Amino acid sequence: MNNREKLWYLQPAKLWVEALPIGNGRLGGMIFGHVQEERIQLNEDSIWYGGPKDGINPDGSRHLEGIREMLFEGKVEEATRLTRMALFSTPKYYNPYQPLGDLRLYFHGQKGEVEGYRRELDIKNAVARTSYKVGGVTYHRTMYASYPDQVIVIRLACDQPGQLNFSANLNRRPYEGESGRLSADSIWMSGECGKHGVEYACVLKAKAEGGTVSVIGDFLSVEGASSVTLLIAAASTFRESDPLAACQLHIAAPEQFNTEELERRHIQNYQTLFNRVSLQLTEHDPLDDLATDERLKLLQESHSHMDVGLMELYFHYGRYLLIASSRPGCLPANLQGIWNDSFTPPWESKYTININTQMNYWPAEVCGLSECHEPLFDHIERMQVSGRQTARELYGCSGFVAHHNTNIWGETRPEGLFPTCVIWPMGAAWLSLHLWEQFLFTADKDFLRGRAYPILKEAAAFFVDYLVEAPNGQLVTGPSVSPENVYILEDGTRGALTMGPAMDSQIIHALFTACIQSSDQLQVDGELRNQLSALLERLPKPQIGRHGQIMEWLEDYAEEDPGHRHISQLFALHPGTQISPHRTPELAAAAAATLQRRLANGGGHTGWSSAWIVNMFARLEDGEQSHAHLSHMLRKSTYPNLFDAHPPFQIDGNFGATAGIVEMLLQSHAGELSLLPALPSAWPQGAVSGLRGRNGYVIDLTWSDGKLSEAVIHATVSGLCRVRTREAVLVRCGGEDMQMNRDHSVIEFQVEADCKYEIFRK
Ligand code: FUC
Repeated sequence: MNNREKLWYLQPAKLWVEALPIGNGRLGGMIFGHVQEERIQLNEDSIWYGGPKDGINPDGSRHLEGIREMLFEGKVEEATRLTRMALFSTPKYYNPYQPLGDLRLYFHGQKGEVEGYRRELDIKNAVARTSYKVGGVTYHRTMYASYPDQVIVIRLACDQPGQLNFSANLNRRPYEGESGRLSADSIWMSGECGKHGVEYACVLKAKAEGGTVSVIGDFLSVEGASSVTLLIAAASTFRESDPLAACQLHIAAPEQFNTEELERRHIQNYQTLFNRVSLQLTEHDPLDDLATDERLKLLQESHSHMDVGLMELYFHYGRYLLIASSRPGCLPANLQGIWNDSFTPPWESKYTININTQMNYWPAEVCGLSECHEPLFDHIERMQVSGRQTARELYGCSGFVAHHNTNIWGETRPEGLFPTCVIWPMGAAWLSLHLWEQFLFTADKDFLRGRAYPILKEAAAFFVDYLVEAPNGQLVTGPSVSPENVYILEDGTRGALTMGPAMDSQIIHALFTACIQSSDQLQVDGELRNQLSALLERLPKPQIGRHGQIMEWLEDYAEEDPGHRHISQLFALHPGTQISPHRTPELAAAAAATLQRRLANGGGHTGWSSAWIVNMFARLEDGEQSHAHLSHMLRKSTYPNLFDAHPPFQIDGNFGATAGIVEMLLQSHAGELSLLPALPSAWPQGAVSGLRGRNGYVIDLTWSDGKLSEAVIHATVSGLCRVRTREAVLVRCGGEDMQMNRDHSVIEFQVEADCKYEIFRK
């Protein structure tokens, strides 16, 4: 295994952003790797403070029309004042996602100088290890979070008999509940998360070879053991009526497996997902011999130095993090995935759905991780219940709607206190497009019929009722915002609230198009199809403004912050598909001007914003810029454990950049497979396999001297395949060269399901 599938360090973590994350989607651990006193900070995905709330403003519906009129008349300040009182929810904020607690291991008898210390996260196997030698004894710790067995496993061993002595305790400072002895070899803690909040439980059990295990107080005590397996289970009333009983079941189930079997079950399960894709961007690189933090530091301290190997590691890590934080049956990955050590985390560590949660899932389909997308779909279904109520009570509309945040309960009311973000009725629409994307990638019509289309249709139903006619006859959203920017009117008035911001029209365009195409594919709802097609025509289209940019609002207003981190008006470029260099070259040029203007004014300053920029430049086929922003992320927005820095830690950048790397190598959104569309000169040679393209394709690519050498296209659906390449190529199937149609740089040929097509540079 090369060092690009490991994060490794020569000292324990001092800070949380140096600790190493493990997770099985539901249970998370941050491993510090201390020798004497180890800390493993624990999370369970459903431990959120407080219970579900209603909170729709009772005065909203009667003021809605008035607010719209004020905005059409340019009375922005008046509209904003009234909106704050009448539409913002009561109460204002969702409660936070919180830690489960800490496992502390207090080792004794390990006196003297520590030699050969190393800790690592092996992302090929999803196993963390710590090893060191002290007093002539070598100690090993192996830790992982098992999805098949739903426990965190910590295996402690030493190379001489009977040298393991420690005590272990679970706690949740400063919001403790109760704790104590559960049996001769296990302890527990439990508590509750506020009024109407979940109750949780956590159990720790020790199984030792040699030596003794006992319980003293609420500590496990292990003396004179040669090796020990610790199992951690946790649960809450979000899923279980009796969380402690659920923990006991989870702890008991692995009894039937020995240590090796338990680990093998975990690794096999993980690798089914992880091994679907491989990527190599460089051959052996001397930097591979540097510990991860030193390698990162070298990059961060120099201006000219590049580290392609680190990008490769970052890509694999992104896939690792998605598998570790989003598995079927779990809650979706929140702003921090599942890893959070704070009771008052930044932005409550919730789901911000005006970009962040969506970005978390950008790598899911392209990296062959459709299963990891499922928790998001479950959550959208959870949101439908609240979303229908919000649509009805706040807007008097059918369908379902969500605003810029949601929480564990799938709530949808306008949340927060800032006029720049709160009233934005596009959250459900954008999220619903994720189901459409899964259909596009898998071509699974049963999924489209049974799951995706009903959600898309209900998200669209909201806008059928909600859209209003602007004075120019167009159909627009509003009151809404262009997340989270502020415009300036000619008289100097500043506002965020507006009618018909560009992003809204673009999202609705994508949503209606998805519904129209779904109903066509499924041969249902002909009338609705016609209705949506007619509405689609009346939506504002992307417009070019005075700086040559894509306009962010219906009017070409000046922006308060031209370098704003959100680049919402380019949704149509990415993840949307309305703008593309080949189909709409003028708009693509305006999109490039928009990015340049943002960047010239200090844009891309948060991790996730840089990650979005990587993707957008890839869509513009500008590999040099994509690469520059990827480098920028590693330099400016990456912690020693390679977590993305907003700052502070926010996981969306990890996922957005992972997707961006794919977007540089393969695109499939424009009805064609585009091979190496944005290959930077810094990656002259490389190989990737297992990438997914829309319409069920699986693609392997190799390149050298900056040019495609060979591609293998595995078709899972029969039909016409269109492939865009920069170089002239020939296509071979079953050893025979194929006849194909060529149109400039696109070739076209028929494919059959389950056949493989090889493409060679001529
Ligand atoms: C949006 C962004 C912030 C941050 C927050 C969680 O409000 O504008 O930068 O990512 O979500």
